[in-house]
Order: sequence, then structure tokens, then C-alpha cells
Amino acid sequence: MINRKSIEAEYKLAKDQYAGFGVDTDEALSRLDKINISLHCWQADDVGGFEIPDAILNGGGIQVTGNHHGKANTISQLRSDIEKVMKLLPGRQRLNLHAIYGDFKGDKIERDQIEIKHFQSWIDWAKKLGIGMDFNPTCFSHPFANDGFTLSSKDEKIRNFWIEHVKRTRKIAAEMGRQLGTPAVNNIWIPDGSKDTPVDRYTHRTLLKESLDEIFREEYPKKYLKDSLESKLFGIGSESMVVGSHEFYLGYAVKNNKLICLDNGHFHPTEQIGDKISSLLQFIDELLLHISRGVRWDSDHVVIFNDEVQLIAQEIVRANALNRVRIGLDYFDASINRIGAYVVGARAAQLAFLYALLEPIGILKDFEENEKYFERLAFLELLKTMPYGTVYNYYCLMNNVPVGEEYIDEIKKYEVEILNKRGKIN
Ligand code: RNT
Ligand code: ZN
Repeated sequence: MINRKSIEAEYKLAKDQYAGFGVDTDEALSRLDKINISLHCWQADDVGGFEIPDAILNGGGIQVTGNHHGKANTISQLRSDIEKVMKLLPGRQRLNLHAIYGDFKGDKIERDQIEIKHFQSWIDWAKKLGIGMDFNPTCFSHPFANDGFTLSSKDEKIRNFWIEHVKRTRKIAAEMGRQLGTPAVNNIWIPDGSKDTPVDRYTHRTLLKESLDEIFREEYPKKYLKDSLESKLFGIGSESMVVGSHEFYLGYAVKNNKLICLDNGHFHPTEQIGDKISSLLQFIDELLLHISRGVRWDSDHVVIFNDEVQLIAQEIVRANALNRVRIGLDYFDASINRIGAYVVGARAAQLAFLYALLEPIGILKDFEENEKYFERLAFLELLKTMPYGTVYNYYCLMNNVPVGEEYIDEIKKYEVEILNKRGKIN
């Protein structure tokens, strides 16, 4: 059991211990507090959205499994869930919305017809909460995505439909950024690829390049909108080739000054995206992260405090690049309480950044420069037993949010009072 009364005393001891390494825990916390995690709306309802009729998750190479009760079925339920999540997290977060989550008010609005008015109630909600928003075109779960190609389709009609959709999302995202006073990242991920080995990869990639050129023809002020591109190695049904590969978008982003989105479920299982950050930052102004957890494949499991996420946070902090990286989560687990999934993942990401911010970077760099590799290794190991959990608990206490396991009870209460009354999953 967490003893709230002793947290301050424990924090004092932890502060002294870190001070012994020249690390200021108060400063680490104030830097952590400036990190806003963009919470992905799609964990609350299994990437369903609010289109009429309901979009069925397909044609996207992604999959949600599980049937835990309490899925958000309406906009107000989803907002209530996200508000609950935010109350259980220290610091201030953002909302990351997908285009299928518009407030369509019972109308059937095609994706190439979406407008700002369909998202105004979200913007107003964000204003009320004092948070920023990010956005995404939804180029899957749609009949025009069923044959596996969208922006790179050889069918001009299909291509133009998606080009128009993505153009509109840029316009909407820019308006979100303008109204909320913080740039919205509009992240483009498309499922395009093929199950079996194709013979003509080149044409699809040429088409994707042309589609993107057309999409980005219109310029928006960077203070409102940032465009980002998310690659993938393979997906379900696109095992043999994904058009928007890492190399493709890397080339495009460098040439056209776009953000790269790194989703750590989208690479070879042993590939560390933490290692890519210092390379990309040499050539790209800003990165977007989709922090996720692949288990054997891009399975979008709930984020945990594992080596992979730690390295990502460490590489950003060590490169002093927090101001050049936008942080989002991306996973969808319908097998457990969905609110719990958000809080576990978001807290794990925060903990990873805190852990990185508490490193005695000066000492470690000094060892490295002087070829004291044994000392460097020993120190990195010793840091693992330092009381960073205590520092995080103190951060929660200061933010008036549940500390330690207290959030579990809060979520259980929400499950009984709210989620259990939502009826059967559809
Ligand atoms: C899919 C990508 C993408 C999606 C969201 C829903 O593999 O990771 O980011 O998860 O757009
Ligand atoms: Zn992603």
C-alpha cells in the first residue's frame, strides 16, 4: 500500500541520493512536466470511430483483439473516458484524433467531404480542457481501402478520393492548431502494400510520391500545422511489401522538410528505433513518436517500461532534443479495461522519460570520452536501482493525481460506475 504521508520524506532521500551524482530531481521533474503526451483516441473504442454507418476496422493491416466490456460507443463516452485518463495522469497531455472520430451528428459524411465543422466540438472540448490536439487522416476501414492500396492505388478514382481526404485533414488540423494556439501534427499513415511478392513496387512508390506532392501543394503556417509521415515494415495482408517504407518516407521527409513518425512496432523486431533518433535529427527538424509495444509483430500491445522505450527516451534526452520530438502513443488492446490500458501506457512512457532525465549525463559522457568503459557500464547498471519510482510518486502527489497503485482502484471504480453500464460491445 502506498503511504501518501511518507512520499515527501522518501522524495527528500531520493533527491539527496541523486544529488550525489550531480542530478537535480526538481529540475528533472520540471522538464518532465513540459512533456505533453498525445493520447490516441483510438484505444477507447478499438479504432471504431463515429462514422455513419460504423467503420469496421479492416483494409488497414491492423487488428484489434479482445472483447472487454465498456468500449466507448459515442463521442460523449469517449470524451468522458479521455477526461478520466487525464485525471489519472500527472502533467498535461494532448488529444490525438483520427478523422473517423468526427462529430457527424448522424449524417453520412464521406471522407472526401469532411470539414472543420465536423471537428469543431472536439476543438471546443480541447479548449475547455486547455489541451492541444493532433490529427490523422483515416485511410483504412473503408471500401476504397479494401484492395490494399489508397494513395498509391493504380486506380485514379481511388487515389483522388484519398488525396482529397488527406488534403482536408491538413486543413482541419491547421485550424485545430490555430484555434488551440499550439501546432497540430497531422500524421499520415496508409496501409498500402501487398500480401504476396509484387513485381512492380516502383510504380506504387511513384504514385505515392505524386499523391503526397499533390497533398502538400497547399502550404500552412508551421505554427498551426506540422505534417508527419509514418512508415511500416509490414502489416496483416501487406506482409511482402509496404509502399510507405522507412526509406521511402525518410527520403521524402528529408527532401520536403516533413516530420518522420517513428512507431516502434513498425520495424524488425530486433531493430531499436532509439538508435535511429540521433541519425534522423541530423537531417530532419522534428520527429513524432508513436510509442507502442510489438509482441512478435506490430501487435500494438500496451506500452510498458521496457528497454526499448527507455532507449528511445534516453536517446532524446541525451541528444538534448526534447523540443524536437513530439510524443504520442499508439496501441489498442480490447482485452483489458481500456482506461487502464491508457494509464499504464502513458505512465510507462512518462517514467521512461523521467528515468532518462535523471541520468547523470555529465558523468557518463566523461567516462566515455576517457574510454572508461567499465565505469560507464557499471554506472548504467547502478542507475537501475536508483529511486526513480519515488521521484515519479512525488510528481503524482504534487499533481494531485493517484500515486502508485491508487490509480487501479480509481479505474475499478470507473468500471463499476460507468463502463459496466454501457451495455454489450457491438
Ligand atoms: C498502423 C499505424 C497507425 C495506426 C493509427 C490508428 O500500423 O501504427 O499509426 O495505428 O493510425
Ligand atoms: Zn502508429
